[in-house]
Amino acid sequence: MPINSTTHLVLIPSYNPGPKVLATVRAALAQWSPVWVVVDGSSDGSGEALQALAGENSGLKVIVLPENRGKGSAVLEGITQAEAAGFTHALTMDSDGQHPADLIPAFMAASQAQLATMVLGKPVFAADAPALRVNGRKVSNGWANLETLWMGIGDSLYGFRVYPIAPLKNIMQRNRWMRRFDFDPEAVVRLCWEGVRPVNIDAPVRYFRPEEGGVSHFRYLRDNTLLTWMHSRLFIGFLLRLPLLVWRRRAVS
Ligand SMILES: Nc1nc2c(ncn2[C@@H]2O[C@H](COP(=O)(O)OP(=O)(O)O)[C@@H](O)[C@H]2O)c(=O)[nH]1
Ligand SMILES: [Mg+2]
Repeated sequence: MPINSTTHLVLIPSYNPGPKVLATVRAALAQWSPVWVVVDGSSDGSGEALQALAGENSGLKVIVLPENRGKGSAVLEGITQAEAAGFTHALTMDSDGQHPADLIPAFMAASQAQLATMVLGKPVFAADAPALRVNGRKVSNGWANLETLWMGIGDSLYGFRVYPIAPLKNIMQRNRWMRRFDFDPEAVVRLCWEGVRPVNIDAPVRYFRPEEGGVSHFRYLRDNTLLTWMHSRLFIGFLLRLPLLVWRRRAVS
């Protein structure tokens, strides 16, 4: 039986996710209730299939956005509605089967034990993970750790996380970026700056080949350009906050 919660929900942003979406959402529903999926202008029929699943399962809610706005925008829509419904924390996960639904209870328990923290998945890659993606994230992680003075971000990009909703929503309302693939790293860095401490938990991540149902919307040039611009503006924010960060860093070490 899934664990029910009135404070913590599972939030799944989804855009043309491919054939694994229903199994992914079912796997989340087997662990937790409620699960909300934000269908972000998908044109592959997954929105209709998910709405049919919601008709059979009261733990599932499907929010449909008419046009594609990006992962960060979809998360912001989800947490805004979740906060209005009384939720305080959201576990985000991908809709394409790459993230370990069986770890939802452990991540939620870690969040419930320390409500002021963010619980970050630390990816454990299988041998067949694409080297370009595995190595690419080392660059983003290096920048994120510098920008936070090594306050403990285990991984800047992995989207399997529990966020405290109020500070995340506040940060997103003040920043016009963080709406697409720049969401995950910018969210952890800015939450760190606001004093939200990271808790890292190992979590396997899977990469499926296209013939296995793997779908990725990450475009190497477009999205690495977006991430480079993101780290440029975060680096400026880091320089402006340096005295505060040094003071805070000394207080915790
Ligand atoms: N809401 C929303 N989600 C997206 C968008 N692009 C990707 N996603 C979701 O974000 C997650 C990660 O995207 P994906 O394309 O799998 O990237 P990758 O896993 O890094 O290769 C998946 O759950 C996608 O459905 C988007 O434009 N809008
Ligand atoms: Mg993916």
